[in-house]
Amino acid sequence: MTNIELGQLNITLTDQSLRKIGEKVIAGERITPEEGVILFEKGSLSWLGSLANHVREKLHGQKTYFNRNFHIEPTNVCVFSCKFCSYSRLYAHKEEGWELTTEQMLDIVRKYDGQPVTEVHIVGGVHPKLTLEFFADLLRKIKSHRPDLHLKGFTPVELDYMFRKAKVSVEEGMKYLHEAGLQSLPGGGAEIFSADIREQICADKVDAEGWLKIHEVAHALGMHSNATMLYGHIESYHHRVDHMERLRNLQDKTRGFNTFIPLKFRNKDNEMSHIPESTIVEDMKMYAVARIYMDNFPHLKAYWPMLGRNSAQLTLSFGVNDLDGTIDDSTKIYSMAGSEEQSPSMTTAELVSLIRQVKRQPVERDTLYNVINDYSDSVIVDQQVNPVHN
Ligand code: V47
Ligand code: SF4
Repeated sequence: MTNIELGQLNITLTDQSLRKIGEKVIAGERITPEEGVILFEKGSLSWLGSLANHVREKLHGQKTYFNRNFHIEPTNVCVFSCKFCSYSRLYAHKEEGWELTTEQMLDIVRKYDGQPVTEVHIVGGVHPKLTLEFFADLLRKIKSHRPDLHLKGFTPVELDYMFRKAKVSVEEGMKYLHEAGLQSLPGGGAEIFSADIREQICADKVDAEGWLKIHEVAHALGMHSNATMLYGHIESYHHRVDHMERLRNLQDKTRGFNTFIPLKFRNKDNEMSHIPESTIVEDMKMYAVARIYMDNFPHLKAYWPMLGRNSAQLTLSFGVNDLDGTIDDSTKIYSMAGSEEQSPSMTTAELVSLIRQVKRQPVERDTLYNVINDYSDSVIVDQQVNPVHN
């Protein structure tokens, strides 16, 4: 029996391989892919949680970030047919879907005039009529209406399609959108990088190399981005570790990723509905291993509209230091996939109180993690949060 010190904690371990991993993590050393798989296979939930929490508190102390953002989903019509997707309507049935005009999207932006939102997240299906030029024009118009709004948008799935249709290289296309106002890329479209799994769940969209290349080019332009992983369906622990390894390697090269976001597969109304959803124990393990493995990713995010509020709160003890945003529009991708959050919206006061209930320190950030408001000393009056620091 061996004891290792985990900060204040003294954990008893019988397994030598886990002991070695624990010692490496405490010493700030990188763990190998084989060790990543061992964590999933042998680590107890409490031990993984302690180790992940050690890493989290070393990086961020008690700070737990959120931002004030809103989403624009230009269309749910999509030429692709990912089996896990409950959201898209195939292009062949486009009359069942929606498609917003530029004016309708600008109306959404105008709705937030005078409100302290810092970011708009633009993401949707891949509609063949919505071209590179269409989106560049939209970005320019949003920027000219509200220059302070950070424009985060488009997954490599959308970008790869736009660039190929416009017959431009990734470098040319990314530069063009960046010059039109695009500042960051969200993390979507990554799913599981392994070609075996992609073949079974999302065979026709951009592959791992294409996804990684687009983020690499964005980073070279000085843009930042996030990365997701869709877990809890047909993948093995090896596939999850391979996915995280590829992201960790790219991050070593570019340092352009801000946040890693594990996304729990939800099984309502899609072609993978027969697959049971992961348990809460499996979810917390996923977050903990991600925090331990992704040693060069500054932030780990739990997307609460997908996980539900209670599970999102729990993740804050398993490595997570970011709860995304105070979304208050009708973000549909998760409610349509069976998330508990049927109309995801949360006020700042609610989000602050959710974080405080688990004794963490709520901090409002912008997209690049600059602090907007630190709510550690604030008071909540009638659900209004009055920040002490501005
Ligand atoms: O790539 C689709 C996932 C992603 C399901 O970067 C599903 O800040 C679970 O990437 N069950 C898009 N997940 C959303 C996304 C995202 C969300 C929030 C913040 C950020 C960010 C990025 O949604 C897709 C796919 O992996 N998804 N269907 C489903 N049934
Ligand atoms: Fe289209 Fe994205 Fe749904 Fe795949 S996940 S079908 S690319 S909207």
